[in-house]
Amino acid sequence: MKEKLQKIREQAMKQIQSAESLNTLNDVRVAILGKKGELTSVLKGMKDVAPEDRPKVGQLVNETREEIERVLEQAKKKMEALVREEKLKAEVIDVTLPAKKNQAGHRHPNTIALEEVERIFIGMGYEVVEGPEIEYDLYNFEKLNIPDGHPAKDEQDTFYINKEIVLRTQTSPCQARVMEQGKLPIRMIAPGRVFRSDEVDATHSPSFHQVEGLVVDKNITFADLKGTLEEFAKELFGPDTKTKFRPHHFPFTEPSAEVDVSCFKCGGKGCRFCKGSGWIEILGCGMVHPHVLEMCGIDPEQYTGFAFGMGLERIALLKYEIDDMRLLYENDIRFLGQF
Ligand code: 2NM
Repeated sequence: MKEKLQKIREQAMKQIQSAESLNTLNDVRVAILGKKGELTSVLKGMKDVAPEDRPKVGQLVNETREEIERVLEQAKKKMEALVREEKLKAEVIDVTLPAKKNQAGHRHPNTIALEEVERIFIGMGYEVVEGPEIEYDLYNFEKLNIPDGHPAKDEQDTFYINKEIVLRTQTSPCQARVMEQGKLPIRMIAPGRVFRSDEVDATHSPSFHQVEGLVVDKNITFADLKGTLEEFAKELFGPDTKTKFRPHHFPFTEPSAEVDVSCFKCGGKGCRFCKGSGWIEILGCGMVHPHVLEMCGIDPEQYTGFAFGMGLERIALLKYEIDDMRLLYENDIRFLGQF
């Protein structure tokens, strides 16, 4: 028995010495110490050993096992260190190589235009207020002097959630909500997404963005409106920009006007950009209708106000000379990369 153990031990040492991989080492461990291993079978043969010899033989078996385990563990550690070293050698990092260029994105042209508009009005003391995109019909139409049956409320042009709730068609409901809160005076702009049942083409989309403005105070006149929008146009399109107010109609303002700016490409002489007219339409505006003030809880005998609204995409198209609105929504990097 002693000789057999001796033999197993010697054989194990030889095999461990000549092992060239972690796998081989594991095979050696299984072959000797595993369930069906050589040393294990010696232990199983203990029943044939005379009872008085068993403690001694048992001790010998254990010593042999411990010795083999120790050597195996050492060999394994050595092998692992070797593998790690080779891996490090193979994975040389050249720190002198040029770095990968970081492809940082930037703001969308719509956002650039919005932040420009916001900057101008914040500079004039306006607050930026946002409201829900899903609105009550009451705020989107009723309180803005657009009752049931009004042509501006043509159901075809609106996405209804149910009879009382619509996707807002303008951001003015946001202003109706602010007026209702009753904190006066008001100087605010309401930017945001709006929805209309429009066909997609170069200048229309069923979902676009607006910036609407509202001022309510004592003694606000059309002159304040004109001065404000003239200043806005000059800041947005350059100091030589002229403005023209053309009479118009909106249900929530009276009187109302549309505003043109002198073409910033040709200075008003007429070119392809302004289709020969020298003028470009940029927004709608007017004095807040007394009915609107009243329905929003403001006394029209004490207070007056003006309001205006513009399409943000239209401003972006003009400012960056983009000829098709769809480009703003397609997220084509070749387009967006130019801003
Ligand atoms: C426009 C044109 C004219 C407008 C009116 C109001 C409110 F809430 F005061 F009634 N907000 N915005 C308005 C007026 C909007 O967009 C073309």
